[in-house]
Amino acid sequence: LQMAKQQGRNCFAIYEDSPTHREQRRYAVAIVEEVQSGLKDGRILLAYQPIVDAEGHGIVAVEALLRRADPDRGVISPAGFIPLLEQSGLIVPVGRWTMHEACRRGRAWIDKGAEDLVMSVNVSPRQFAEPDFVQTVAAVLAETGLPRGHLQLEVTEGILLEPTPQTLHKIDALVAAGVRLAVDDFGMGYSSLAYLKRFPLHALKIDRMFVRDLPEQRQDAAIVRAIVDLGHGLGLHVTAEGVEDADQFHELRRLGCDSMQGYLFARPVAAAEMTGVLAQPGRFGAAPSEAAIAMISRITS
Ligand code: G
Ligand code: MN
Repeated sequence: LQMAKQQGRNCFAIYEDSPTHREQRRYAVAIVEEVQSGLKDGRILLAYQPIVDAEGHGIVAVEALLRRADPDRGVISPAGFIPLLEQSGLIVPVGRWTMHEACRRGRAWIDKGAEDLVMSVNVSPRQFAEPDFVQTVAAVLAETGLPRGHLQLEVTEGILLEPTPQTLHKIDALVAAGVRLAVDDFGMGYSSLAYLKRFPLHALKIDRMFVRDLPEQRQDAAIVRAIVDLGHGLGLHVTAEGVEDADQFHELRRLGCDSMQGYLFARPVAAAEMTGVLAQPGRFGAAPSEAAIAMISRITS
């Protein structure tokens, strides 16, 4: 039934038992159990990665990223089991937990002096599709006391592409509640630009695929330039993802990106480490660009 619903309803999903299916089901059950216990005992956790201003005015936002502490492999990306979270619907409670935890941290960092900090949280299409998604966000904001305007939700183009009336309503309600919306991995999904004018978005995050081969790849530079022009023309903030070296940084700044994120500045780090980074105003304060880059690179090494 779940599968048929996910495939857009009005279709069949045939249940067929076989050793492979039993194996898959056992695996799915194991994942569910692992996630449930992991949330309780801290094996599922959040890492935080700064998004820094391109002109050296410091950390403007922090993206919360879901991580899994594996006894053998250390802290790893959950990319391997996110599809399973999606399929099983577990992404909904996990996503709520993520949002709550990130907002709670954001509030604490704002209280410690990072007054303008924005907390950026990824939202999966499945989460967004929940009928009470807007209420959930409002509840999380109320529970954690994160001030209005300090939560940014990163959504993928898929959510915005062919919006249902419910989607339109949710987006309006979120923006009315003071939530910022950013399009994640911009440029990789679809080429429709129509949705950009229909939604009161805040930011575009340029996918790292366009950043990776800068500054050598002129095609990538042309695409980045076009996205920046498009974003700025629409009054949006443009962030570049996956910035790994200083040449990319300089090129992206030349192309007009407003902010950047990537290993050049910092890898995703544990909350305690981020608390330390944010507590050093000299490091990310209103330093001149060149000095800021030098300081930022030192953090990475
Ligand atoms: O889809 P989204 O953009 O939210 O994905 C973020 C992921 O990208 C995180 O898992 C994060 O660890 C990873 N990431 C962050 N910075 C960099 C970077 O500079 N290079 C690469 N290759 N990956 C990065
Ligand atoms: Mn993201």
